[in-house]
Amino acid sequence: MKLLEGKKALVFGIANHRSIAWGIAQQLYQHGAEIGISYGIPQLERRVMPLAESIGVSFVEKCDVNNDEEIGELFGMAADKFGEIDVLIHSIAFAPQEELTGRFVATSRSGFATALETSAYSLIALTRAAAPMMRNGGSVLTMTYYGAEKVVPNYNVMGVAKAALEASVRYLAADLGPDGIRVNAISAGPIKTLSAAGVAGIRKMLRYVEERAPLRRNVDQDEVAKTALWLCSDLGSGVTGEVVYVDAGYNILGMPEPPGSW
Ligand code: NAP
Ligand code: 1JT
Repeated sequence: MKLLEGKKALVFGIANHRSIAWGIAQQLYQHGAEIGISYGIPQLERRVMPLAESIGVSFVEKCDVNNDEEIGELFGMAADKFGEIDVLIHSIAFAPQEELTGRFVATSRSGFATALETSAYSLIALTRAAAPMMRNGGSVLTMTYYGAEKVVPNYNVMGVAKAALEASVRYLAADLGPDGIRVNAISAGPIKTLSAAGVAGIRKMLRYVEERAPLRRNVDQDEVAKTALWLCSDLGSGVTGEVVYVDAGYNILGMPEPPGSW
């Protein structure tokens, strides 16, 4: 059974073949959705185009989510191309590299503003632009991380941005629920993507989780995408304002000790 036959989805946040958003785009496509893709910086066109072509996507447009004019133009083009849309995927985050290491107390004013604007406000801006195109209701999905709730070394200001993102999911869900628009987040375990690769210690963190998570392994883009599929399809029709974990169970642990250490 194809879960998204006849549905249209706009996907933000594909940088390359490792991106979580690329896993989601493929999964939505396999379930019958027509996809439009938006990328952030001009240099990415070369990387994103071949991926887009492989799933029959002809709508591939640049949009800096920190620029209201670009958002307006992007959704204008999307309205011309698709008319209505059913699904919005927001898989975007950014913080200056120097903020993702060292003491949190050293977070700069501009690093804080950048991280929160790009990683949290952008969900509100994109949802506001998409909502008028979701005339039959719709589903908005964003990506978060456990560092929103608990202190994770070096995640620093990204944790604060993700906390704002998760709260925004709840406020947007309450605001847009009466229009039949659902808004949810997936909290993914660490995955080696372009963003993650730029972070010192990511390999150590992957090993740490693998040794302790109830499933004794990490998760991959495809597992996140399968949860995205049910949240965005009719299978998720009663779910809104939620943070759903795809993390091999890591978040349920109160005292994560490696097996055999007691
Ligand atoms: P990724 O492939 O590097 O994706 C991040 C995306 O954000 C890139 O496509 C990037 O595009 C985009 N972006 C950043 N600033 C932008 C801007 N101003 N305008 C438009 N796009 C912008 O890494 P990823 O791991 O898949 O990350 C996707 C989401 O998953 C993020 O929200 C991340 O926090 C979340 N997440 C990741 C993990 C993990 O371990 N990988 C775990 C939990 C949650 P440009 O480079 O073009 O700007
Ligand atoms: C960004 C980066 C957002 C890395 C991200 C992210 N969301 C999840 N990750 C992976 C990650 C990163 C750190 C971490 C744990 C997981 C990097 C560029 C900015 C946006 O710390 C323990 C730092």
